Amino acid sequence: MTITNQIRDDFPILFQEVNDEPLVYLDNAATTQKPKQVIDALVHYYENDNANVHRGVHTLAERATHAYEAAREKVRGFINASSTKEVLLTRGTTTGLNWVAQSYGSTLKAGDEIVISIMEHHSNIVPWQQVAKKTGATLKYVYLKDGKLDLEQAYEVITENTKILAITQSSNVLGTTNPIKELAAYVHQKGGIIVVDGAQSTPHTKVDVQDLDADFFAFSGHKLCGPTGIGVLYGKESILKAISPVEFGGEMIDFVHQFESTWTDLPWKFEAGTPNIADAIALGAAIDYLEELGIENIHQYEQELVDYVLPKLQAIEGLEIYGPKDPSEHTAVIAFNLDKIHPHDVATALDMEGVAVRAGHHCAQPLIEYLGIPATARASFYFYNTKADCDKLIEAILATKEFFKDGTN
Ligand code: 7TS
Repeated sequence: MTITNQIRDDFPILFQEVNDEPLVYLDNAATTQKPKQVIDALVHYYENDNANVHRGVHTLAERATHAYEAAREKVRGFINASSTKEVLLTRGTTTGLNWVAQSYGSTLKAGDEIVISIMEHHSNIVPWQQVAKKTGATLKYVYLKDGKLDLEQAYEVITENTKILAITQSSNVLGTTNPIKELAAYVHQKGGIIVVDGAQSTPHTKVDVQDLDADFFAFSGHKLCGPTGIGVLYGKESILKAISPVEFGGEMIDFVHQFESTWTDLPWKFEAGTPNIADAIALGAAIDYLEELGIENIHQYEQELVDYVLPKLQAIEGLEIYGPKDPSEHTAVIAFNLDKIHPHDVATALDMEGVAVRAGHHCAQPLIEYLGIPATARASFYFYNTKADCDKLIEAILATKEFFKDGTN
C-alpha cells in the first residue's frame, strides 16, 4: 500500500483550525495522532469486552485476556521477538528503561562501567546515574562528530569493563540514527550487553530485535499511533529469566506464603497489578494499522519528506539545523534555531500560523548543554504529513523571521 493524502482521513484530529489556520501537526516526536481504527478499538473494548485479565473464568474475562495476549503477539511479530515471553508490556519507554536499570543494573558493582551517549533522552540517562550511585559503577559518555555519534570514540570507551551500553537508536533532537547492530556486536565481544532506546526509531523503521541482537529494547505506543500509557520492553529470554522483577503484587506471583513468595512465568513475572488492558489492545490495533501501510513504505515516504524539506530549511539564512547535514542521513526530526530568536518565541509564532512544533531542551539537557545552546525549536514529521505541510512550515518560518527582523538581528 502506498502512502497517499487519503490516509489523513483516518486521523480526525488533523481536520481543525488552530488560530484560524488549518492545523499542521509537526510535533510527532513528542507524540503521534491516533487513527480512527485505534480510537475504535478502545471504544469497542470498553463497550463490549471490559473485564480483568488472567483471573476470571467468565466470558468477558476470557475475551479480555484473549485480546490482551493477542496484542502481545502482535508486538512480538512487529519487532520479531522469538517468543511472547520476551515481550513485556509497560507504561512506555521510560518505564522499560527504568525496569532494566533497577533490575539488571542492580547486579553491577564498583569497577563496572555503563556507557551511554551524549544524545540520550533523560529517560536513558537518569536511571543509569542512579545505578552508578547505588552500585559504585562508573558512567561514561560517547560524544559527537559531525552531528552524529563519534563511532571511533565509542570503540575506545567500550571496553572489557563495560557491562551495559545503553543507547538510543534514533535521536529525538539530532535526527541521527545509530548503528545498533554494529555496536551490539562490539559490546557483546567485550562481554557486555546492549540496551536500546527505540522510542524514536520503532515508529519509523523496521525493527528486528533478533537481527540487531539487542539484549533489551524499549519503545512507547503513543509515538506509533497507539494510546498513551502503554509501551514495550523487549528482553532476551535468557536474561529475563535470570533477573528479578521490579514491582511486586498481584498477577506476577506463583504462590505467596506468609514470608516467602515465588514468581510466575515470563512475561507476567514483570507485570505486577492489573495491566493497562484497553491501551494494550489499542496498541495492537495501531500495529495492525502500521503493518497495513507497511513500515518500509512509511520509512521511504518520510525520507521523501526529509529530502524535500531539509534543503529548503538549510537555504534559509540564519537558520541553524542540528544533526547530520545530508538528508539521506537525517530522520524526520529536525531541530533548529532561527537567528537569535528564542525557540519558544519561534514556536509561538509558528503556532499563530497553525504550525505545531516543540521548543525547549526536548528532555536532552546534556546534549543541549554540549551543543552550547539554550534550547531549540523542533519540527518532527510522520506519514500523515505532506509536502504542503513542509511548504507551510517554510512559509511560517520566513514570516517569523520577517516579524522579528528589527528586534533581534
Ligand atoms: N527516549 C527517547 C529517544 C524519546 O524521544 C522519548 C520521548 C523517550 C525516551 C521517553 O518516552 P516516554 O514515552 O516514556 O515519555 N521524547 C519526547 C520528545 O522528544 N518530546 O516529548 C517526548
